Amino acid sequence: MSDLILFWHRRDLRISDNVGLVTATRQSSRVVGIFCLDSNILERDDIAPARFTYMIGCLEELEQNYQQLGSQLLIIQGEPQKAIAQLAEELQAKAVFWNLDVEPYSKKRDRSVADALKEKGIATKNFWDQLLHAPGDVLTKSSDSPYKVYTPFWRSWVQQDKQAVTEKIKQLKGLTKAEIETATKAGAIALPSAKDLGYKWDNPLLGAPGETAAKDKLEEFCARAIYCYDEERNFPYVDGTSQLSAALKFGAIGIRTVWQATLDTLDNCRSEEAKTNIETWQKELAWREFYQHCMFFFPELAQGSYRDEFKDFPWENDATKFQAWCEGKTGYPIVDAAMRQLNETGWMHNRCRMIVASFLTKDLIIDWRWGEKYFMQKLYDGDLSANNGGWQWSASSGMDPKPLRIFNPASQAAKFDQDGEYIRQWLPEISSMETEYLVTGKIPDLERASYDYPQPIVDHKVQQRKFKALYKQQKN
Ligand code: FAD
Ligand code: FO1
Repeated sequence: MSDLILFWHRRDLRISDNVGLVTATRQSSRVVGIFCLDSNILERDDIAPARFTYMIGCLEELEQNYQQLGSQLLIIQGEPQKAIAQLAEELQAKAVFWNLDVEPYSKKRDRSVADALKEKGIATKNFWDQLLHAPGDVLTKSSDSPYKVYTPFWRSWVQQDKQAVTEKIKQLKGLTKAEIETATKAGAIALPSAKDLGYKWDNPLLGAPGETAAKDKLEEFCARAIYCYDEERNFPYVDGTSQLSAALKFGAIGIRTVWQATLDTLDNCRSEEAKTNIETWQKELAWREFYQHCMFFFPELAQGSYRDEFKDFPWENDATKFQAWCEGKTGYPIVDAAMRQLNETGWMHNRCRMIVASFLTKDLIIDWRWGEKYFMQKLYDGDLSANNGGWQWSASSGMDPKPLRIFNPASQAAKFDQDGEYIRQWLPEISSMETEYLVTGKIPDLERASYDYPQPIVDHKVQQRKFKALYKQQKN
């Protein structure tokens, strides 16, 4: 009987603090990693080049880390159920292990891979790794059902015991030369570049890919910004958040490592104020888990609006206005600055994600799913659960109990970019305008013309009234 276990990586692109991988190493000293460039995913039209480039970068480091431990990461491509079953059969692997995910596609894919392996007599084992608490572990006390509202979810989630960081893997045994040849015949290839696969991203990535860079980012954040996170996270011109979202999306860092860092930071801090700041950041980690639990239990969220009144909402869906929003040419400086940040860096500050999402849905009266898709086409941290959660929250179409939430771009800018610093950074062509014009968006016509800055494509007040009327009509 072979002692070889294949460990299939998907969004856990790291060696350390990896539940499934460490369990595989406890059961056999011969563990080899695999990653399948999945043709079903690569055919999609919502993969951001920045995100794909980040993912390939993580795989490059993962490959090196396997080599340093004495093993290999095999890259294959195609339909996972065919490619993985063929590779496992040819290598006579005794089992394939992997960590589970909450997305509808993931569940379906994993079932078909498990079936294909079972047919060949190869065992499979699965684990929950990407969450501190697996779906089903945080349920309402009254009816043992999943939470649909964040605050009670948080209260229950934070009280539960959390797993410790997994032990370090020191050494592995990999494939022999002959087995590597067999793997190549069975489809293993050299890791292609993102560009080779058609994803061109020439701008720098906001955070370097891979587990070393993710650990450094976490360390840096916990040494500095976490202590004033509660206040500073709201100002898009301040570097006040962790920027760990892509690392968390692709599992370049383990969630237990992240949680432990918050506990260590809490241990080190003396003031109650600092503790509140750290807890606010922990609450963001819980939002991430909340949306993943929601996606797991209510996969219909991925299809469209959760609330009935938004299921056949009469969106205006004006393609020209949508284009102006995408390009950052709406004539509303805070909205345009944010969209330029997204287009140029693949990331957008959370405050601005809320502003532009409210603007698209409530001011332009465009279906939130258009925005959701555009975000996935651009975000380097694009993640189905968090993105869908954020969009449904902003559109008021989701589980959130608050009936309507409409952001006024000018008031948001006045509160969170009072000196127009963020706007100036991302809209250099109007950076010499008076701050008041930038923040209020009330720019005299002559001024707009001389800076060649577009007229507002809609009137916020008019659109707000229109949206409320449409909503009322749907509710009745
Ligand atoms: P930090 O403020 O440092 O937060 C730490 C981590 O907590 C983040 O890295 C992220 O993993 C998680 N987190 C924080 N806020 C949220 C939240 N509201 N929902 C879920 N998780 C959260 N986040 C994504 O990771 N991917 C997305 O595709 C995504 N799309 C969004 C779309 C909209 C319309 C909105 C309003 C929010 C979206 N978010 C998304 C949530 C949030 O904006 C980002 O997680 C955050 O800006 C990432 O920056 P950070 O890593 O510095 O976050
Ligand atoms: N996972 C894979 O196993 N193979 C891929 O080729 C792949 C590409 C990819 C591109 C963008 C992105 O955001 C994620 C990607 N992932 C890929 C990870 C993916 O999130 C997980 O496989 C999920 O489990 C899918 O439901």
